[in-house]
Amino acid sequence: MDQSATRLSLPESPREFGYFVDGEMRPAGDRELYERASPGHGVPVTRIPMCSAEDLDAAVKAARQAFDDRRWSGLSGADRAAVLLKTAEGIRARAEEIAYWETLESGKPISQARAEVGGTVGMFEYAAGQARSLHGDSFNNLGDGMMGLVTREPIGVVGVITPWNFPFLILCERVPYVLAAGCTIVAKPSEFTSATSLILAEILQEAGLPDGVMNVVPGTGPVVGQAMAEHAQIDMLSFTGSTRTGRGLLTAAGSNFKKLGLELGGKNPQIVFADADLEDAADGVAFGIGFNTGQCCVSGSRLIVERSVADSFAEMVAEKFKKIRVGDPLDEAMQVGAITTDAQNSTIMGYIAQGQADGAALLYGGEQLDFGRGQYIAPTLFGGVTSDMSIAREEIFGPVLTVMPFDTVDEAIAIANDTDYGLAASVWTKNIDTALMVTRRVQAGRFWVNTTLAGGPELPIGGFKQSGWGREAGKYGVEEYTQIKSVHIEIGKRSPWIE
Ligand code: TXE
Repeated sequence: MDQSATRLSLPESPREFGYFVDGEMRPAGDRELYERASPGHGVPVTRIPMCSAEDLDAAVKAARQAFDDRRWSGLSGADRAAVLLKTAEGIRARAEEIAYWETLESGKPISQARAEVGGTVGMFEYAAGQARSLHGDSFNNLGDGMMGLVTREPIGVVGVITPWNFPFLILCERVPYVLAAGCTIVAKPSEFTSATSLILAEILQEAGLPDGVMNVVPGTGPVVGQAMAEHAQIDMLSFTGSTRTGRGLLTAAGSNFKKLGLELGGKNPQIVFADADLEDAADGVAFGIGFNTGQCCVSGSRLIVERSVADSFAEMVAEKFKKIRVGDPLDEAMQVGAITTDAQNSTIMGYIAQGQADGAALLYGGEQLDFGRGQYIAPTLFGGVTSDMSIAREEIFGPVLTVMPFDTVDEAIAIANDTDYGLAASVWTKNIDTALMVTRRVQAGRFWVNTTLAGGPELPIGGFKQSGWGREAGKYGVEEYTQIKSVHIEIGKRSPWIE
């Protein structure tokens, strides 16, 4: 196949963006512009204003006003659903544009970016249904003189802080659900990948979302992110990023006891039993760590495999690694693109060096791939790993897989749980008893049996242990952005306190 025919071109000059507050895209003005270079090509692709704490304050004021005057929360679920459905149409119409800028800023392959953007359409459609079906509870068993209601009310102004690994997808795993609940939003994308968040704000506006309900304030974590965490007029903060930054937010959010939703790091096990379909398992394991260059909070980065097949299975995985098509993200044939940030590239290479220094055996990869420009790392496999090594314990957030053997089901579960994290896990086996036992006992918010990285709008996401608090997506994701009110209603004549 002539692959040049399916390679998109780079933009002739960087695209300039503003910031989005109170229903309008405001020009960057004299704000500092961050010039983002495509990690796959090393050339500038976007210019994004780095907003100040004052800009954030203006956005929070707009969101506060929009929430307090009930222009959104006061609408019926049906009216909110109509806007969400129109947004889904708007995303469909601009899908190619969103995927293109996502690829340029993040380094992910265009085919993957298209699939992610396509998936977000369903999130808005699903959340539209949730807007209509969101409801509380009633108690008709309190005696003839009393009735009880439990109502759900939107929590208020929600801050959404997102990372650079899935800029559009992660935003859309939150925004439609927050809107379905009736809340208003101030979003801060990662400074490296702001373009598609700003495009989403435009689409929402065109879909009829009232002014002030969605605001996007690009900027750095220490300036805009920190100000969001501390802001007394933000009622809830949904943060996706590193466990270290998430820990810092616990203190900052104390200013007004804002509710925190946290989706943090992971060190996710892939447990493979000898009775599994090993061909499927090897493909799944390679996908689980290769996808998005392992820069996923749910990447399956620890392979825990039954000893009788450990060596042969590691070879099967290495064979799969060899065949992964890594390269130019604008080439439609590529499955894996560039490492998103310079800092992340150094972090991953640092862990690879540390693994070797600690005595682990490099079975495959381990090197930077040279395509003349951009930053790429080969899928990497380590054997001879012990549980005390940093490559076995810390989130690398790159295409680096460690292999550890086990002998019994109990031992597999113990190794899987030997981590501070608890975001996701997979088990590969054809034995239903083994599958269920492992599913029940491994501590993880998301679990996959004979598959990995499956997802969609129906099922919630979030972590156990130090992987976070709360859940996003599904009906649970909408409920997270509500608070509950208990209502007692007296029926008939009151039995008097004063005779
Ligand atoms: O994350 P940060 P970084 C992990 C991964 C990676 C490491 C570092 O291991 O190597 O984190 O990545 C904003 N107050 N994950 O440094 O800093 C920041 O601007 C408020 C896991 O990029 O956590 C960005 O918008 N916000 C992960 C967001 O937080 C602050 C996804 C995430 O950045 C802030 C990404 C502050 N003080 C990285 N400082 C996952 N679980 O998916 C920064 N931010």
